[in-house]
Amino acid sequence: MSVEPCSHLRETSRGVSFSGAGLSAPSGVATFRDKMEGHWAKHDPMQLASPQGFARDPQLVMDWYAMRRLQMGQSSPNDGHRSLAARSNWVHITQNTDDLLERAGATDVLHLHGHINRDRCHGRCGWSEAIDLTDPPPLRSCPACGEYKVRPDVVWFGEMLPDDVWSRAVAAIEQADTLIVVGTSALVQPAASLIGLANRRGAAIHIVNTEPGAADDLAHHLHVGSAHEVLPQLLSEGLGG
Ligand code: BJW
Repeated sequence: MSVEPCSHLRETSRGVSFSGAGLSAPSGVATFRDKMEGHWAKHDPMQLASPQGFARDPQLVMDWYAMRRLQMGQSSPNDGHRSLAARSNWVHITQNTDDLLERAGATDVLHLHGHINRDRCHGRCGWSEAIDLTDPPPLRSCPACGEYKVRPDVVWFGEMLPDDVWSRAVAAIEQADTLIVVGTSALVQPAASLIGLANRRGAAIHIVNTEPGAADDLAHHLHVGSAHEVLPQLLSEGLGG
């Protein structure tokens, strides 16, 4: 597979990336909606990633997060993360809760769905802490308020995205002249609506994915292939900012 670097990608300083689980898949992190290996092929998303599911069976939810945390603790950034991170003046909007973009050197990363390497009080008393992905904590009560359980600092179905992160993501999209959408099914709202916003604002939209996706009609350029192979070629590492 060969991908021609586009001249506007070499030149732009108003580039934005928007990523999903497929960006981290070549690092060994499972996606959600892969028909065979995705989390939702094996588990009910509303049981594992909703406040109602956590209320029903918090142990089950924390066991699933412990499994994912251990998986992420063993993973490293791939060439897709590195080629995005090399665009030091781009804004990187991600739905991923891992820190692989940061570990690849990216500085301006907006995590729409939170951080799996943090815990917080489910009751939002204000307590939160960084956790060690290689030694995930068990189910516990909040050490500050004692009233609620501790949970991963991520966004579940039916929960609002963090206001400040969402506002910054919208602002970045409104300024962007180029958007690279990589490794997302574009099925989850409101995150996926950013692609439509970029399209309406006139940004050039590139989609990088191994499979067709819900936002393909909005793309000006479709690049079929794995993120860790396509992105380095598309962005021609070392060229431009
Ligand atoms: C590769 C590859 C390789 C593979 N290279 N590519 C409007 C209409 C209908 C519903 C809603 C709506 N607005 C809101 C909703 C409800 C809901 C929603 O969107 N549901 C839809 C599924 C129908 N949204 C919400 O609830 C959101 N909150 C919200 O809207 O608040 C307002 C509100 C409040 C109260 C009531 C109602 C609304 C919150 C969404 C939270 C999502 N949380 C999760 C899990 C938690 C995080 C964690 O634990 O990690 O976030 S779900 C999961 O999906 C995760 C992801 O970030 C997210 C997106 O998935 P992603 O990244 O796209 O992964 P996949 O697996 O879907 O796709 C992988 C892609 O990669 C595929 O395309 C592959 O082909 C590709 N790929 N290998 C390149 N090597």
